[in-house]
Amino acid sequence: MKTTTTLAALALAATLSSTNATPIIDLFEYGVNIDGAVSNNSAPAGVNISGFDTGTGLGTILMTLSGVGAHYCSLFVDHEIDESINTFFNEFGTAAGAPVAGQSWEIDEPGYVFGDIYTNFVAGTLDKLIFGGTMSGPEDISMALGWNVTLASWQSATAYFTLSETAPTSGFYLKHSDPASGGAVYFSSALNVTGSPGGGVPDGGSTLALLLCACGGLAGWRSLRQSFL
Ligand SMILES: [Ca+2]
Ligand SMILES: [Ca+2]
Ligand SMILES: [Ca+2]
Repeated sequence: MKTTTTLAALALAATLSSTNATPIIDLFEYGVNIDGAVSNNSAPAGVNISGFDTGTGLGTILMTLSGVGAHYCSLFVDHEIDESINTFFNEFGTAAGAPVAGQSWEIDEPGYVFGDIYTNFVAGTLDKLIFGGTMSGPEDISMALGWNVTLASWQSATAYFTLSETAPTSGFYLKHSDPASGGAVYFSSALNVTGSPGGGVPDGGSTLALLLCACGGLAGWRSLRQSFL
């Protein structure tokens, strides 16, 4: 019994040492889709990549949406893990948790061979499947997360797309991993919608404001709002 335990410990130690080297994660390409306008490997207006490392593909990208009506935004990422050591096609993708309302996702081969993820990313129709649901890997992995949201005139939305080597502790996320090296990239996203009708003015104030608007126009409304803040 003791011998078995010792062997198990040695085997575990060997496994850990073989995956202990720092994985090399690099970003082959990425794409941004905001309301159907697609940018590849660049940040268009409304997209903040200051917290994102385009070399490793780790960090957070912010996309801001505004204007009344339906909106869509998504991020497509094609990472490679330890490509120089064990290729870019020995990798796996999995999804954890449940997406929330308005959230879409996809894991697939990036489209150079058979995957439809890039086509779906451009069309805004991420299929919420891993390789079409018919295989798990190993393959060349790419991932995408997207949001559909409808905004009122007083609302704006910010989508946060985060890529990390550390697994999120809660919520829905995608995982891209290389079992040979132990490297992994976790992809998660959150959507924050802000704004309220009247900007938080109490009901009585709204009625009064309407009267003032009728008389004094928008300038009067704005000064009234400021007086309540
Ligand atoms: Ca690899
Ligand atoms: Ca697909
Ligand atoms: Ca890849």
